[in-house]
Amino acid sequence: IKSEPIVINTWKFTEATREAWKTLQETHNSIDALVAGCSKCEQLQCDHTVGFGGSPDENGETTLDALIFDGLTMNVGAVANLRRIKNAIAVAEHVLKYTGHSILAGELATQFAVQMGFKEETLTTSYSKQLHTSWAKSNCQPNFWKNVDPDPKTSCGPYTPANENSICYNPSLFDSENHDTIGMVVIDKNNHIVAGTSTNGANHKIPGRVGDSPIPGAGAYAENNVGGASGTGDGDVMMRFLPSFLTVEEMRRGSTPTEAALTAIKRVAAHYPNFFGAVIAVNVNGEYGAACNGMDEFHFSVFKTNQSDVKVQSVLCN
Ligand code: SD4
Repeated sequence: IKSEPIVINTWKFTEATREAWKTLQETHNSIDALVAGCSKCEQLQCDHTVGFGGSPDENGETTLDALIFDGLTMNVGAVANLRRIKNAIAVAEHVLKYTGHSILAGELATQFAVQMGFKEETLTTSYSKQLHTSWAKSNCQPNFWKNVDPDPKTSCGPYTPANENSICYNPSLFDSENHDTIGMVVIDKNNHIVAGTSTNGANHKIPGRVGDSPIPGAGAYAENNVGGASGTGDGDVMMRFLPSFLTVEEMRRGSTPTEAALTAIKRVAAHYPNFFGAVIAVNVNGEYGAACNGMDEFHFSVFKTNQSDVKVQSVLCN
């Protein structure tokens, strides 16, 4: 099958879309294009939520999650909680191409990256340091803990399971100020569909936390004869519903991309009505759409044949 090439990604990350499209014109290879596009966002630190220098964890460290889902081979490469390596999507590509595994995590994913020739360097910047310092000063809000008691001496961590009532509680911190995984789907002229993600996760996450972005079917999913999808938002909640997988399955059953994405969003919202998140979807014919929840409007970026430049589009949310 010959397809109309397309690049679509979450949010107004237009530099990433352009870079992916440019690479697609040069190589006609959707994996190359997706890696180039997501790498661009990692370098630009898109909204400080992709790449180094954002979303410091409770210890102040930035760690990265990334995924490539190849819809031709149904092969996956992902890294979770990757430390001290900037180009997470390229490490995910190495997992895809040079291993029989799907996901490598944490310190040992870093060792793998170093072995593959990646440079080890700090992901901390003055911006992420300042985010962490002001958070630590602000009464030490335990953003992602629940039903725990603080240390009596510090009135914050280390936390222990509460004996009776929950003492520390904080609602999800995901909102439009703290979003922005790049999720991307690319189709090349040979109908090769690839989906992927790159993110630094969630501000003040508990060290060790892995989000939805590197999880196949959650952060992204693709299958060549159907289409591709990718999600962004409150990953702790969204991953429980594999929304990207569900979106592709709905397209397989005949839904349009918009209907399919909405079905996935509604599935999550049935259990978490206020969750913050969005899904983008493209089918094998190059039709695309998106759906969202917990914000007014969701923006995504599209580049396809006959467009002279990337276009930002939006959908009103569920
Ligand atoms: C995560 N889904 O780690 C990512 C973050 C994100 O909008 O996309 N926020 O949970």
